[in-house]
Amino acid sequence: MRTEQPKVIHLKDYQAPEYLIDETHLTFELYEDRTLVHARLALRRNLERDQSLPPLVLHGQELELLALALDGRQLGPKEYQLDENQLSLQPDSPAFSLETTVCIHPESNTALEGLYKSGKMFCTQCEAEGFRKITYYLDRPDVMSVFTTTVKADKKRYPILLSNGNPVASGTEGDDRHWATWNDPFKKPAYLFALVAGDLKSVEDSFTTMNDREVALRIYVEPENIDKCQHALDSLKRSMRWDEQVYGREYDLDIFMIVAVSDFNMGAMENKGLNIFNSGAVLARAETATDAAHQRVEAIVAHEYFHNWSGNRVTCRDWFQLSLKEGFTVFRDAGFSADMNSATVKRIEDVAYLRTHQFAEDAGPMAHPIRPDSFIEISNFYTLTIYEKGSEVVGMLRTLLGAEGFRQGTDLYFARHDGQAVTCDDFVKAMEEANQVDLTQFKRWYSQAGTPHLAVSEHFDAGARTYSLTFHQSCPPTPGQKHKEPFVIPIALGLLDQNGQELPLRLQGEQTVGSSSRVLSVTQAKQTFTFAGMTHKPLPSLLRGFSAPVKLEFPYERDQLMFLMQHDSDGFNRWEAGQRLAVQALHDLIAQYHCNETLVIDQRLLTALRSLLENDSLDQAMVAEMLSLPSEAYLAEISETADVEAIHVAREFARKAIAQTLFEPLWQRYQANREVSRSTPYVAHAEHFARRALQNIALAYLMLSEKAEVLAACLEQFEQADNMTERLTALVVLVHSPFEEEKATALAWFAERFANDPLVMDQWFGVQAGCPLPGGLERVQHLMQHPAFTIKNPNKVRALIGAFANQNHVNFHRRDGAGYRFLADQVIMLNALNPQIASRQLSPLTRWRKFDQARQVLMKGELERILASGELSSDVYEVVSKSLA
Ligand code: 0A1
Ligand code: ZN
Repeated sequence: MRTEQPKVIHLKDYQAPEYLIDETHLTFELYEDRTLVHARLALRRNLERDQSLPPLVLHGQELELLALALDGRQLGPKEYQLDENQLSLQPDSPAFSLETTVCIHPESNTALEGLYKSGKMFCTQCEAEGFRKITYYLDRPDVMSVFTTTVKADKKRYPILLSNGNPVASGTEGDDRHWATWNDPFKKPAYLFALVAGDLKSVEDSFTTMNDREVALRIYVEPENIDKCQHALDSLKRSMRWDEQVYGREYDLDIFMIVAVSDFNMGAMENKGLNIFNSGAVLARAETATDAAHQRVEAIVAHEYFHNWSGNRVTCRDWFQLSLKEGFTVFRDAGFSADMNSATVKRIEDVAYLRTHQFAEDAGPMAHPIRPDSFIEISNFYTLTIYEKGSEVVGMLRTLLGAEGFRQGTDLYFARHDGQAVTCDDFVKAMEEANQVDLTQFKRWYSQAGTPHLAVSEHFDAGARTYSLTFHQSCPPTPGQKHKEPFVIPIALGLLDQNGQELPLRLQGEQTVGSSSRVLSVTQAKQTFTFAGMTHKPLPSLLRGFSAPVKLEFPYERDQLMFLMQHDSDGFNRWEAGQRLAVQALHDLIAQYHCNETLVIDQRLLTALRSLLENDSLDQAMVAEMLSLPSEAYLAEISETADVEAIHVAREFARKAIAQTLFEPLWQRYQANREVSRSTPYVAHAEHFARRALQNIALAYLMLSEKAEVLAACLEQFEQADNMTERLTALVVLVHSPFEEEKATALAWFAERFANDPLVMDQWFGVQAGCPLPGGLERVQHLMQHPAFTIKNPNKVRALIGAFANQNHVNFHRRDGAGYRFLADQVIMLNALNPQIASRQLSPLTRWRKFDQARQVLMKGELERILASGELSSDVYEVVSKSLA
């Protein structure tokens, strides 16, 4: 908790460390009421600084110092200084050893940072600055050390004792206790340290690397979850092979372990050789996890595994460089998921997510560049901007350099910086040198925040047979950055003729005709590109594959969008055309609502969707994506001022119109797919995901008809499905329906059937929290009393409070402000228990500028109430104060 004015930390103040730590020897003595941590550090002066011997200042928080020795000599109280956050002492030689013993209390650590208990097991979370809650240390990523760790604990309670690296020795101590020693030969920063002790079971396998080295693979879980590990294990093996094939990266230790824990602040953590996962990001089997959950597990397993190179072997110099490892690793995991599943569908999902949530962050009070200039609390910077926009920036480099040039860049980066802690500039430099290009202007993506706006206009000159596209780029001001310089924006595009054929592209002045899809590099505030040899005015397909994270505006007419939906060879842009058409149709409805007119939907949207549904040759996953209307959150994001009610009414009206008009083809598709589901055992594979996706979106529409035969089908699916994807969809649509009796029965049955599976109960909470029917807040308040709910578990907080505030717009934004008051109360409570979770839950309130005057006053009022509520963690303080600034 904060006791003094929080300090702002600036990138420009970075200084290399005064001392380095070559070796770190740790011994943990785990007990039920305390843990003792003995540390022996081999330190030395960092000669890159100079020859002087300044004081050694170690980080440390919430530690009770029991012993301190310098080169084997115990230090007296006058020989060191202790304050709340550090331990300082004066070394008398340039190389020395320091021994400390501290007492800590994992058993009462509710912040889930440092060493803590999740259920009956001990585990750690050290990124970003949690290691200082374990022992006194130079807890910064540019201090890399070889760790040897011994864990001692009660034999019965904690038969499994794990840490990073390879196991080296183990034994018993007296009758009840035992120990194990692990050594990690790779130098690493303290944030990658991990320890686990518990009564765990494991599934095992092995992997033979490209150089024929045998690696043992193990996933450790609490015994009741042992049947939910296979999907993660398979995903791990696929990730290991993929990273060899696509990036040439081989695994380096003899063993790779994953441990599932129930209480975890984030998705998972890439600790060297010992990844620790939120159980929700690793456990999956057909009966309990949806298709989306299976794909999420596959993606997160891959993400953490890929960090072994992009993050661990090559790490960050300081936390301002976070996107160096996160943006790059998200880009790598997205490439993997695209290769394992449908690449177009993966891209559509990622872009929809980015545009809804990251664009909102970029337009709000917490907006920051992917390499921030300053922060108060680094935990607040594990953001969509660092991760998702960071990945887009890496993706733009690949688009500009081509697949081969990009790979040469990553090879050079890994070879040059293996074992080092480096910067985003080092990454870009490797790309520049491997490709002999100058990326100076491109680097503005690292330093400027905000989503660029790109307005495109066209001009066709029939006489000259030219077609010109003019790009105007601009970027709105963000906190601390009024004026922006032009970005380098890669625009992948194609031009279509009247038959939907791609035209060969040749820019004026070019000799040879290029291919039909190419990348233009927009670098100026206003820039025109002229294509030659155009006998007719073409239709442009712009920003293919979403080649840059920008808001692109082009005056498409609705007929043109329908044409693109059918003919564009770029799958992403076929979807994008459909979304644009839907947004226009929804905007009509919103305007009609505002004028109190009868709502009338543009028939063209319905016609376009009908032809998709009636075309059996299309990829079913694409059809499902194209049938999904833009979300309320996205519609809010693209509005100047979001009118919560109008958006909800318009979208629901459109959904009902689709359901009514397209009832027949939806019903046919639904029945055909459900029939296949009934007769095919569950498989977690792209084709099957596609079939269920279309089946389930069809069911959601069909239920809006309130017809008896649809209700019967929905109940059949709920009761008979052999997998959670079908069962949960049936539950969601029932919960959203007016069939009160069936709804209540289904909810009760589900809760009883899955009472012992916390991850399934999270889904049960989430379904109800997201229900837009009136009374949502009261339902959530009631559910907080449910025995399966606890505010101490982050997954439960996200499932109930998070789902309500982020996904249930009509209820959260109630006019009387009760939704806001509720969220503020929870944040105040969480602030004392778990600051990271508290601060994350705040984000819907930070968006107050998006809403009407009356709501702005209410939302701000709650932020002010939080600020005045007493002693705030630096996490919550930073978000609240920046939101009110
Ligand atoms: N590096 C992890 C994410 C992570 C970050 C912080 C955490 O605790 C505050 C936990 C995990 C990843 O990118 O997967
Ligand atoms: Zn990561």
